[in-house]
Amino acid sequence: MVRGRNRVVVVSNRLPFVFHKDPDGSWRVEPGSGGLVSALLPVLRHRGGTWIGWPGTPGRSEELERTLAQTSESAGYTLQPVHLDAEEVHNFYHGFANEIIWPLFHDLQSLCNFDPTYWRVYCDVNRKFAQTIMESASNEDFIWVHDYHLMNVGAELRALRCRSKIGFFLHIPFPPVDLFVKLPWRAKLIDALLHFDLVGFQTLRDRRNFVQCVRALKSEIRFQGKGQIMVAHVGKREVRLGAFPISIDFNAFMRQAATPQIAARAKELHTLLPKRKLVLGIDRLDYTKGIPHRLNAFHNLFARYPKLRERLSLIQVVVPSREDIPEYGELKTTIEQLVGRINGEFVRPGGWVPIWYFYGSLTRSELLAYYRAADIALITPLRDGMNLVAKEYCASSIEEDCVLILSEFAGAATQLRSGALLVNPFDIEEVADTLKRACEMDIAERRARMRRLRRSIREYDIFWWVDSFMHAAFTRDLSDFPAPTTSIEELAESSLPF
Ligand code: GDG
Repeated sequence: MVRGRNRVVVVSNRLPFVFHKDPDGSWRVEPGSGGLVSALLPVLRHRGGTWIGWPGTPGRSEELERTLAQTSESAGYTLQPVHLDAEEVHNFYHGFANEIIWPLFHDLQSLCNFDPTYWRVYCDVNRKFAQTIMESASNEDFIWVHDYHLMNVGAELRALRCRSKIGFFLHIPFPPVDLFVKLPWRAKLIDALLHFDLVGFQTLRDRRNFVQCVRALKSEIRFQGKGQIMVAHVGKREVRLGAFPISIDFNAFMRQAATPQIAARAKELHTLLPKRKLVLGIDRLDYTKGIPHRLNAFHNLFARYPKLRERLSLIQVVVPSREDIPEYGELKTTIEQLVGRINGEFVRPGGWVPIWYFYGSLTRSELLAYYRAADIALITPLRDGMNLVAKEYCASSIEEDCVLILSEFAGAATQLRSGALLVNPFDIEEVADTLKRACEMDIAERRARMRRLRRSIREYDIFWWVDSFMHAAFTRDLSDFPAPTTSIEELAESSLPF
């Protein structure tokens, strides 16, 4: 198969490591976090190749270059930096990416700040990425561009006469046409995306939204097919459009969660919080993750069902993210005030505390221990591209007796609907009632549901995701694309209506 011979060049906004400068001038390197890094690290570790991205710190220096070279060597693949100055970071990353695309694509148009300078710098920075790619990649390489920060890179690469195959994967949702058309640069962005050879989305719903936007803004473009891959005819070129639900390294999670150290730490958590069910929420600090709604649902649960007090506690981990953006600081304050209010209302002095709140990053072992200890995962984003935490939780639930409560508006809901309890995160009474149902669910139903979840995530793991994306990029004849299996057909046919 062709894909085996091609070197992969992964391109994303950030490199998969964070570089900090200590006061003594030396550089400290930490592994990056977030969904994209979790998904792609196993891929480059297995295949080798190059990862191009911003090192996460403005400016450049010889020491940083040296640290990058050392990190590349130990990582087993090449790290190629794209250096950005402070103004570029402000306008491109904080501005266009996080004040326009992130809220708009998560259905939160009222939070958008459509500043024209943001767009101009976004174009400049995307050109800079394309120039670095041209310096590092050969025509035989497969260039795989990731996410909403880099939607113009395909067009910029073509302008530089790049002849490689270029794929793009959008990790966040693609919005419905009536939201997308609010974007002042809507036609330019659609044009840019149609310069890739393959554009991948998390779900069929996202692809459907994209196709509707193309139809609305570029009526001359014709489409063919409607299965997992469809084709847009753009002049003489063909652009493939597919849905590829991203996943995790299921076996790695399962193996690590099964180690005696993780089991012991999970047991310790239960000893610290005895005689109650543990409900777990883990999210990056972000207004799309629905943390205040979730806390309100917890309040509603204890107010309406007093008998459940002392029978369960929520462990809410909030991982710092985009801390320098004012809205994120305000969100943190809102969450902390809510936790204080709920605990203040229901706490039993010297005994039960309803919500255990932790603001900070967990090590991988701690994360796994929390996954293993939790009887119920409560994952209720208001909108989410996929949500890997949901899949990681199931993979780590080795006893198969836990319950996943999942938002209908997470991309993962389509795939996991037959095992998870789906909720509307805006409906706090429904979330509270579903928590009660999860608490009271008998072991046979819990096992049956968790087995279905684990089977699906094991079958469609991160390696399936990479293979199906690469295959969609390289196969000559689309009829050669694997016939949908039952579960994939399920993914295709059972898309939720929203
Ligand atoms: C974007 C899309 C899509 C979290 N806290 C810690 C930690 N994590 C890891 C989790 C998981 C990842 O970060 C979070 O992934 P999500 O998918 O839940 O969310 P986003 O970061 O918003 O990711 C999302 C994803 O891209 C992939 O396409 O699913 O919809 O928004 O892997 O394990 N890891 C460690 N400590 C923590 O405290 N070690």
